[in-house]
Amino acid sequence: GHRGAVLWLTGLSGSGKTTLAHAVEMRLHHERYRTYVLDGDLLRGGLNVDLGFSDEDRSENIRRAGELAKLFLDAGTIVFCAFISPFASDRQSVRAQIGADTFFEVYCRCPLEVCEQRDVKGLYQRVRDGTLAQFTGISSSYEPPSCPDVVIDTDRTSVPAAVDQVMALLRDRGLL
Ligand code: GGZ
Repeated sequence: GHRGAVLWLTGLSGSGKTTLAHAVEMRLHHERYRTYVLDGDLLRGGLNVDLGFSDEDRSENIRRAGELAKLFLDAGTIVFCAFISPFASDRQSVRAQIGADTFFEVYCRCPLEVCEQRDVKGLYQRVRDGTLAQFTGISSSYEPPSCPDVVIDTDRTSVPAAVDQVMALLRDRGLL
């Protein structure tokens, strides 16, 4: 079998983390790699249903996500983790726990205004209406990665081109 790895996608709500994770996953499936996508939005509907969006709860959310990723890693899977993960210290903790040679940080970079225009789920509208508090990039902070393994400018990169960038990273690091 192949080596496992954790691809950690960080970025604002609507920056394209989930879309990119699934697109890379599909490409890897064609090449017969075992993958799995862990997604913040989905985990928050189940395992992490007790967590909200305070700084403390976001940190706990990321801690649990890191623990889950580790289990998938032990099973030899390439794990995609799509979480806003706004705090550098939390991402750093996961990197340390997983091991720097197995953890790859993918920054889905997108201007807030573009995420707001996309507003796929209508959340930004709710923030403007005043019915959604502690929202990342507006009323809750986001700390961009200082040295991500790859930066994808999702506002001007097509999905296939973004997939190519991630695949190149995986090849460069000897994972594929
Ligand atoms: C940010 C929120 C919030 C607030 C609900 N702030 O774009 P989405 O909808 O599908 O994904 C976002 C998801 C964020 O969950 P994460 O687990 O990735 O966040 S973190 O890493 O910060 O713990 C968004 C939705 O939940 N959502 N309220 N206030 N995003």
